[in-house]
Amino acid sequence: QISEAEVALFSVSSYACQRRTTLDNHNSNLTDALSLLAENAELNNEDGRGVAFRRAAALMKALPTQVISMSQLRGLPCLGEHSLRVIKDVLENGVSSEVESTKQSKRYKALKILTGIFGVGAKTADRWIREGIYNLEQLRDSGQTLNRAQKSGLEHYDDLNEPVTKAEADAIGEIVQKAVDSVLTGSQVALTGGFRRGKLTGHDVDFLITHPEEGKEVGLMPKVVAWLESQGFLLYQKTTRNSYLESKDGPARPASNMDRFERCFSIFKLTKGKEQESTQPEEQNDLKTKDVLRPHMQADTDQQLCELSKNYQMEAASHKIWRAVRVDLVVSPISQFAFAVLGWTGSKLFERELRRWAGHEKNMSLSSHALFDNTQNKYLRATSEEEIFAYLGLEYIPPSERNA
Ligand code: 8DG
Ligand code: MN
Ligand code: MN
Repeated sequence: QISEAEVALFSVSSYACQRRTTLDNHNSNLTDALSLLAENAELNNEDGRGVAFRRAAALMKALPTQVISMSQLRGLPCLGEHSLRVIKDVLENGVSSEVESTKQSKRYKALKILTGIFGVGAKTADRWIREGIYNLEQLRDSGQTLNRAQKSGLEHYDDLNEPVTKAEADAIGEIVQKAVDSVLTGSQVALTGGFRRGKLTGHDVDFLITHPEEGKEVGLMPKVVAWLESQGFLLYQKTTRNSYLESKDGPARPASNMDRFERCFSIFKLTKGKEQESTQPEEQNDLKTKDVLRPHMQADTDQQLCELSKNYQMEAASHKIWRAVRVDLVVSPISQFAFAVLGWTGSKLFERELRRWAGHEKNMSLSSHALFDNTQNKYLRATSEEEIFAYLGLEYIPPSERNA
């Protein structure tokens, strides 16, 4: 029994961009529960609920010690009635009944499996579920028409659902640097996304490319992509060109948080192990049956045959010398680089909170391209992230502390 006096009360700022959120989380039991409900809400296109759970989870991530009693949470921002109920459930019973029933629900499982396919969002998954498709086998059998991204996503499903390691991210970084050097000398590549925040794994690798001379970066992406393609590094790519300058509503107020940089969603073919440096991953690609099926493997019965086939598949998988990895490439002019780095470093909630802070507290509009002061009616130029935080009246938070 703990008396209230013994329980320290936390004091936490209400915007995630005012807080330092490192990767060491003292309340993962609570944040896992809240994040799952956030994810479920997002998968069901309930964005408001999703954000509310994300904010609650982010707040719990920022607490300096483990929460053991509800009384410690008094006066904290971001915790709505629903989130408090979930937290109480976890503190008292070890698990939240709502989380457990969500995890086990047929719909949640199907949404996870189907949106695990690159190119499949919540809306598509929902439509398929309404047509009785709950898993990959049913999808394949259904004869649904898939677009190019989805076909690729299905083909590389297992690889793309396997977390990317920092070592793999670095190996891809070297390839991207080589590509960029080959097509335009002096170009720079910056690792952004979760890996820049110090995460050890990620669902993809994010890069921002620029050139110190304004304008030189125009048309860079197609050249980089062509080089990567010629070297056999791409399993899939879709490039979208820059639409920033030609957009009708002007640069000040982007319609959404989607930016308008020249960008490329891709799937890389990353050679494993020391072959990583090879510029010709094509060569060692095909695995011959004889390399895997050893002479001592002889099947006499059906059961043995089945065993043998299983061994074969496992060995084939372990011998596979390349794997598919999702990579995002973005090209930014140097004049927007600081905003682009800030916008692409994340976390997603940290970005959302920065924009909310700018709008609600400072009457400014922040995007990955620029910061506009609506009071002074002018753009605020910046060449570093530090300057942008200063304009926003925020203490500088380094990438490793943006893990909200
Ligand atoms: P992970 O891949 O390790 O799972 O996490 P992450 O790196 O934090 O997530 P991400 O989905 O790769 O997103 C990285 C950052 O890029 C994040 O801050 C959100 C941002 N981002 C997109 N798409 C877009 C976009 O279209 N415009 C802008 N400005 N930012 C975007 O993912
Ligand atoms: Mn990422
Ligand atoms: Mn990404």
